Amino acid sequence: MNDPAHQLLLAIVQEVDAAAVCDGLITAGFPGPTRVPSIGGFLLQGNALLLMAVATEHTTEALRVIAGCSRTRSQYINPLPPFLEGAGPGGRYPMEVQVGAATVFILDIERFERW
Ligand code: 2BA
Repeated sequence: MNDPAHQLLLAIVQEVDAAAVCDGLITAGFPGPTRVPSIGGFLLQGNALLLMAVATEHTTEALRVIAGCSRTRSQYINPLPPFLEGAGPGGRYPMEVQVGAATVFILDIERFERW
């Protein structure tokens, strides 16, 4: 069975939640994650990429903390560029987009070195 000792969590959270997620993880006894400022490719709004290696047995708990400290929000975007506004039915109306609380990728760590 593939059961590595550690996993790498790549968590994308909204910028406004990043501090609360980091605080929550530290309070729960996890290492402070590495926080990389980033921008979502669709909305072009600020988010944060949190990198954190955890013992595999603690991955579920880390996910629980991340989920508990972040939240889903609605954003409204204009689906048409300004010069096309009003060009057709629905063209002038903003579109609601749900931005998830967190998007997390979980990778098995093959090797882990620290000096
Ligand atoms: P954004 O790319 O700015 O996307 C923000 C939200 O816009 C997404 O929320 C989704 O609800 C919507 N969205 C994204 N692409 C869309 C499209 N082509 N058509 C219609 N709606 C679209 P989430 O799915 O919760 O994603 C939040 C952020 O997480 C994303 O910000 C992006 O930075 C990251 N992300 C999400 N899925 C990813 C993936 N598969 N790979 C890498 N990063 C991802």
